[in-house]
Amino acid sequence: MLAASVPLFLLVVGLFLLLVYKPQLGRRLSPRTWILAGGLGLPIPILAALTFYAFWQGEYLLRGGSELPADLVRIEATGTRWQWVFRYPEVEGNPSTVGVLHIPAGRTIEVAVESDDVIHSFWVPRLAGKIDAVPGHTNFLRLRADRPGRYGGQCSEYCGVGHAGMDFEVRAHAAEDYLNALGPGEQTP
Ligand SMILES: [Cu+2]
Repeated sequence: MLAASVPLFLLVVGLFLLLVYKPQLGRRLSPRTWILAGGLGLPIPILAALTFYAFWQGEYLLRGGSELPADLVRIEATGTRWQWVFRYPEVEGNPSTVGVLHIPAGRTIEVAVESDDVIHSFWVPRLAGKIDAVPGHTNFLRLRADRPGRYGGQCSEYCGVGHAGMDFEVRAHAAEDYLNALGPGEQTP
């Protein structure tokens, strides 16, 4: 998006400056031509292409519709007042962690978000948008961390006096470290 928008921005600023310093150039084209070419002809194909690209790139974040990504990892996140509990049904022994979500980097994670009491909201700003945690209903959110690292998360739906402290951390591990992080003795109490 940035690579596509920077040249466009420079083109527009360049045209603007050109016409400020050489106004006679602009008069060669009629106002109607300026509007049709600059207002419709230029932006419509570019915006259409960028929109298509954005949908195509973002598709792995959507559940259903498209093919299941081959690398999908399923994890459950349950909000309770006032902490997040994460379960890993695909990992042997069904481990669970509190306050820390372990994920393998470079893979698409599908988080099944639920609540045990009131409505919370699962939010890791650097990895994905927000999704509500609703009692009795499961919402799904996909996210992916391209590199190992730590990413802050926060409940973003006011849920009582402990809301501000209802934060968590996503730890993205290199593939070979992911299962170790969930091994016995490594779990957050
Ligand atoms: Cu909450």
